[in-house]
Amino acid sequence: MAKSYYLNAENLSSLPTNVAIPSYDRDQINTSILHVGIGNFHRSHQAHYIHELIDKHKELDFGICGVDLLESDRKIYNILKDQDGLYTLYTKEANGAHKAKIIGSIVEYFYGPENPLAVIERMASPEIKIISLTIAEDGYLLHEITGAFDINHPAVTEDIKNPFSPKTVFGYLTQSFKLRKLRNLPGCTVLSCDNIKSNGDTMKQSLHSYISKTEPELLDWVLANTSFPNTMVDRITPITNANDSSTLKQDFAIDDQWPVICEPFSQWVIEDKFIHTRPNWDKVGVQYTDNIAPFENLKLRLLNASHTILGILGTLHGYKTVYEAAQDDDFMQFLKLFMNNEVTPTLHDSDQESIENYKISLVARFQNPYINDQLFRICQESSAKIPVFILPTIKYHLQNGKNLKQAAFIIAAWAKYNDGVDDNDNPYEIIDTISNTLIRTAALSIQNPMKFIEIKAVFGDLSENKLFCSYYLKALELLRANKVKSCIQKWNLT
Ligand code: CS2
Repeated sequence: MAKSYYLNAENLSSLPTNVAIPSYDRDQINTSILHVGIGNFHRSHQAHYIHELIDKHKELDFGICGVDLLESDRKIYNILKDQDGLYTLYTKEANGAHKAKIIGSIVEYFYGPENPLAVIERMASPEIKIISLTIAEDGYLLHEITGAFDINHPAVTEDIKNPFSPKTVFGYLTQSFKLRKLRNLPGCTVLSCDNIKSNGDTMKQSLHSYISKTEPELLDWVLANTSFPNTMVDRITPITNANDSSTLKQDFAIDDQWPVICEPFSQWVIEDKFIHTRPNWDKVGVQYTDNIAPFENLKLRLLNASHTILGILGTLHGYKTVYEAAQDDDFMQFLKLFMNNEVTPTLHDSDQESIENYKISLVARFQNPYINDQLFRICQESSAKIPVFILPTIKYHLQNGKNLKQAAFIIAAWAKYNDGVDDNDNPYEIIDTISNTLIRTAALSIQNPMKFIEIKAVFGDLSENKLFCSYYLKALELLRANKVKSCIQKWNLT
């Protein structure tokens, strides 16, 4: 194998000319963003926007301090340390053009479990103007049934007992805001970048509940000195696999322990609601808006819901990637019926032309043959995703229309998915916070199909709706007796 270079600051200039390296001096960057959750998505999305701002516009004021809080994040923290915060963004276009770019915008990194006080101090420092987050759906600690912040969550109880070595982001933010108040420092913007409905408002409500319970005298300061813009974030970012690392070595001479793979498309829409001056990120394509809802609905109900559909149906059939499922005409026909008849009527805040263009671009994105986006990734935590991605469409039709046939089929298919075996009798793992409930209830639903949609934490009172149940029961009966592909064919025709 040809020579490759271990990725770090020293080796940057040795990389071949087909690799784009930072054109800026990283020592000159000022850190003003602290980001919690340095996973693949943050690295393909926000950290890339900031890199572009520094690289193309020589704006040195938005360096990122990366923070990980979970035990499971130790590996990425160690790698970032080893690689001086550098990593490769490996973008794969559908036409086969692949680009490797070294991203340099993460200039500091902290690991909460190792030194929580250092994280609290850094969060409280006045240079930090934005604390951004990708903590995933379950990081918001919402109660399964009420949907409000779960103040009795075991992680919250722990943080209340040990306020100076917190585990949750709420514990960290609270301590850092206490320090800011005590030291008479300015507040900051908390920027949620997760795929949940009204992510900023949700974060705000959760944090306020936590503070009201733990430090009530801090609440007024937080109300006056922080803001929580809602955002819509988008870039398909699969799990990195070993092949990607070896191709990078071979084609680009980069030895990167954890590169990030992504599609060329990227979108970031942010509500214009910043504590300090609004960052000029629009120079690199960020859109600012006063109304996030149309962007959010379009993305969650079309892109994310379609992902979930391809994930569940594809896994049952034995496909492994979104690309494979998106090559299957029956699956795509199913998806188009869902998008056109069921989701489109719910999107009354968007004009018809942008909806149609968005749907066309989505299909092209799913059909990019080089993005091996794993159905396994998509299906993880479906119990948190389905209520955000699919149930709003169902609820709309329960009130305003009757088009919920495809959506009801998906819920039935999800019941079958939780049997854990595909149509070729190959088992797969169900990764979900409530996997025990899902697996047990799916088994019970063989005798009593209603059992599955009686999981209130996911479906609320959906099981009481006759129209929905009639489609769901028919679909589940069909799915229990036949392979998924033939069920889809039949269902598409009825
Ligand atoms: C996916 C998202 O996790 C999922 O279910 O739909 O991660 C999706 O790839 C991103 O939201 C794309 O922006």
